Amino acid sequence: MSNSSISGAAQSRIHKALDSFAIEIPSWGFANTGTRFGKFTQAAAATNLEEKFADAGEVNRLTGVTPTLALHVLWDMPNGVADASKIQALAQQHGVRAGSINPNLFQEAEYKFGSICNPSAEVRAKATQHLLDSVAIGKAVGSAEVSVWVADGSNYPGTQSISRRIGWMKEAFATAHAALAPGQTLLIEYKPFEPAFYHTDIADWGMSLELCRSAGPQAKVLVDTGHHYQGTNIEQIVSWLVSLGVLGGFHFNDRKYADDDLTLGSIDPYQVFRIFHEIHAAQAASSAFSAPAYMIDQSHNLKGKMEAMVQTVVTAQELYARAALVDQAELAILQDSCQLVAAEELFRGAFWTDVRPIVQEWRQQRGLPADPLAALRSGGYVERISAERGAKNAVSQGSYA
Ligand SMILES: [Mn+2]
Repeated sequence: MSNSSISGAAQSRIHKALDSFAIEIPSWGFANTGTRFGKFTQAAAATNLEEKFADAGEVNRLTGVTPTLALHVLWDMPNGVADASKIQALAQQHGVRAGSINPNLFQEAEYKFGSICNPSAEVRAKATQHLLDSVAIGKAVGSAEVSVWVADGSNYPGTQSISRRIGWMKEAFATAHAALAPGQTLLIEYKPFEPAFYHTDIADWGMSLELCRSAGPQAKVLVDTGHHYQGTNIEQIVSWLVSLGVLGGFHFNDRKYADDDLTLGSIDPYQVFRIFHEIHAAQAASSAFSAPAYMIDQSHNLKGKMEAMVQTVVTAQELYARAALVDQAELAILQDSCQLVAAEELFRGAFWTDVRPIVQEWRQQRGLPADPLAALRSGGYVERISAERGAKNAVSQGSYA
């Protein structure tokens, strides 16, 4: 396709957008995962932190836009701050920095009835200490974000005090916030249900927002695109969070039913476009706007992990570029004069435009493969790691039972 249908101004807008776009990949996206019924192992899956860093380094080598790797404290740093030097060495070796630090407040047996919301003061103290440890790990590895998802909730009405648990959460987040270094951000994620099925302690963006406000100015809301009820207008939430100055970041994934953790844009690319449009609109409206952290939070249990990750990064980049095609000044004129169809066509026209030739040109100018997915397929990396790791993965646990 020729780029002649895209104006020079639009092309330079896309290049500028691509220059500023980076997305964080999660260490858990390379490891064996499954469903709650079974775990499906893959020969190429990463079996330790070193292999996760190697995979992340390969994704960054192919795409050039994934400079950081999100780390999970329990899975990646079982020794806490003592693992910081190992992380730093791996980061150096594979050309990918430590990204957001993700505390574990959901896996241990003590957290059966909650972590920072647990009725037991002793368990709450343990969970709060884990948050403080996570802040300390972030400082030690030079990571900007501590990204917290609280899985707490209850399954039956009347079994827990929703109101007392609000107070306990506020205490824990205030304690964590007080320990932050000036450059650190505390991200608070929300999710309406699962694993709890009656009430979830941080169920929506309003609850996250209030917890951020009560914790302090370095706490921001994290939007996981899979953590909403069907039909929720996520871009409207994004716009509100931007206007309130509390949009901290995204966990990107796609879904058809619940929190499916499918690859980004696989079900509804138009929604991703609409979310990115709100970011571009905010940037156009104010030079003071600071971009949120873009992060991937997916679980690839059927697709090959490396392929799924590269596919997601490329998809995010392309949808970000498409949203940059919208001429914000022109759109504002059409919106404010209520030229509905013209406004919608300008908006939809950007979504329907194939920007891939421009993105490829941008990659080639930087010495990157024009088509990262094709480069992954022809490069032999997946075959090599499948051979190296196959035996280890063959004996790994295939079931949660
Ligand atoms: Mn998430």
